[in-house]
Amino acid sequence: MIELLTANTPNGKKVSIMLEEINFKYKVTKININKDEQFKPDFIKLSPFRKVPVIIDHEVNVNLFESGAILIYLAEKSGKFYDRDQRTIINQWLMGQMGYIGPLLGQHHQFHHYNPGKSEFGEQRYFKIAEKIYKELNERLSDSKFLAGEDYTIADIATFPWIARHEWHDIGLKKYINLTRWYREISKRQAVQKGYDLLNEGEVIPEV
Ligand SMILES: N[C@@H](CCC(=O)N[C@@H](CS)C(=O)NCC(=O)O)C(=O)O
Repeated sequence: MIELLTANTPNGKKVSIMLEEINFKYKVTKININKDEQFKPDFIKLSPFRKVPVIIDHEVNVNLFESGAILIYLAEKSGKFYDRDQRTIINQWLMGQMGYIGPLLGQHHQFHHYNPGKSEFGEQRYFKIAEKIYKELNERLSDSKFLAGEDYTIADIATFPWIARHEWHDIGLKKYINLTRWYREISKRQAVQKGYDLLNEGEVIPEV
């Protein structure tokens, strides 16, 4: 059994979506990052950077932090969404999500969604970067069905929950037709819908 310790955030949803996709038994232990539960000593032992998500694979006593590393672990364990012959290209798109898309859209959330009016510079800077990310993903998806090629992989699973925040981004996802096509296709997957509703509260994927 896998225990997923997380808050209901895009990085947490990556992992719950993956667990649903591979049909592993899991339970969610909620970490309330608004109440600083990520700084509790027991949690820091599992997550030295004091971040969610973390998993504990109780079957083999493995703890893991960093959502990209968790996705790779679950993909290798299940043999799914990480085709051995495609790994070089899957890694490229996965690392792009981890090092660029996630952190910079995260900054856009901070300035545009949570703290509007606090910094014009920050708002403009991250709005432009978010727009650029949409454009770049749209370009990629104009000649590729999924991010890493013909198959749905952990690179798509990592990226999807970030684009699912499109209403916060205010970029206008609909204008990006290839990204919209990709988003709609992934939104239809039952495992994605279930994993998106991480806390079992009936949360639905925002439509475009
Ligand atoms: N690179 C990390 C980022 C994790 C991350 O930023 N988690 C956020 C929530 S999405 C968090 O724990 N924030 C609480 C804090 O920074 O104190 C991953 O992908 O797992």
